[in-house]
Amino acid sequence: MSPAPKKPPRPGPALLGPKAPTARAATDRVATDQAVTDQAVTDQAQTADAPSADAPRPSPDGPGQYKAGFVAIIGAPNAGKSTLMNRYLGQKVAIVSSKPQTTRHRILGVVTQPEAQLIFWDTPGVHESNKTLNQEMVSKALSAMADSDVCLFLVDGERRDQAHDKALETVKARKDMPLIVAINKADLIGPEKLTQIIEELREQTSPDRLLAVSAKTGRGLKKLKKFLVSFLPDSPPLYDEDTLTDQSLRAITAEYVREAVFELTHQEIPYSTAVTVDEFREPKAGDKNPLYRLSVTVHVERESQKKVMIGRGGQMLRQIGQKARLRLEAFLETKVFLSIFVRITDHWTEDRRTLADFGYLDTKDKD
Ligand SMILES: Nc1nc2c(ncn2[C@@H]2O[C@H](COP(=O)(O)OP(=O)(O)OP(=O)(O)O)[C@@H](O)[C@H]2O)c(=O)[nH]1
Ligand SMILES: [Mg+2]
Repeated sequence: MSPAPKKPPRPGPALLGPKAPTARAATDRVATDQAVTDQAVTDQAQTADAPSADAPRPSPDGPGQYKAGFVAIIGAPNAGKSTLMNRYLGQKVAIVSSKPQTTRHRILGVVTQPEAQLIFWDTPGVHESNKTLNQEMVSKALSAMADSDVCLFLVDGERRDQAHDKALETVKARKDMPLIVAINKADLIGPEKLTQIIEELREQTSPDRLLAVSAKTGRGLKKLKKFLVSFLPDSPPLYDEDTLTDQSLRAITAEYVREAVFELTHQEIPYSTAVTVDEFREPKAGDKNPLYRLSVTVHVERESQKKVMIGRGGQMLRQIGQKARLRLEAFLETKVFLSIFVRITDHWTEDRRTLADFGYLDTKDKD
């Protein structure tokens, strides 16, 4: 899974797919992904305030007519970055959990509108850690910021801890880039506290724009999008209008399983878990009862973790499998048969070669 270049040209067929004209987008995508396995998932971006399927196509008639560019969503772990991007995309492309450090990659999400194309980078939360995996995660957030036109600093209005301070430091150190600060989880915060946080952040960051939002309820999100568009450069669209993300269905499968692990296991276990896909078999064209046959391995670091992951009589693994399968079926709009194996892969969070094998490092870093 290689990160997209800073300003990719309008991508070629690898990122393209047939336009998905209806809500049956996911099943239409099957054909797309068969043709370009391990390439991008494409879809019509569908959000509450996104253009409808018959909205006018973007008309990139030269400078001043259309805006397109990259927005890095930066913040502490658990601030709501993935929730926000998913909401704008209208699809769960990035997994979400109530535990911090859920996102491990930079994930591209493309929202195409008649007047602008916003290309979001959802990023891992900025935090301090001496673990190799975590350092790689933070460096992905930094590289996404360096590759973007606008920095969106998403603040957890409910909780500002050490990681928040680190994220604050990071966005303040950005170079030549507009800064928009959005205080998230406004649905949980009373007006007085919100005013206080707003004043504090205005003082600390001197932002180009600042507002309160809720990625969960949608509050402030139209306004935030308008702010973001106003800071994008004049440019024709950089991705085909049907492109939704750079994540493959394979990658999304692994992530959905990891999401279930994050939800159902505790303490160090989610942080010692990686998921790889062993088999990804799509339904054949014309199948009467289309079915995805998927097989994944859940890697843990120790025998004790393996025991918990499997659970008494295999109960935990069954729950994980069921949660992930139901969500995958909803995403793919097709039945899924999912097998999960658990394996001990010693110290994978520290071993650079294994991290690279799992896709957490660029391959050039492998040795
Ligand atoms: N009440 C409320 N909860 C929210 C809001 N936005 C996100 N959440 C919750 O906050 C938790 C973290 O959300 P994520 O989207 O995973 O946060 P993240 O910033 O991507 O986290 P990392 O990937 O760990 O960096 C989840 O339980 C979300 O449901 C919001 O606006 N209001
Ligand atoms: Mg996230």
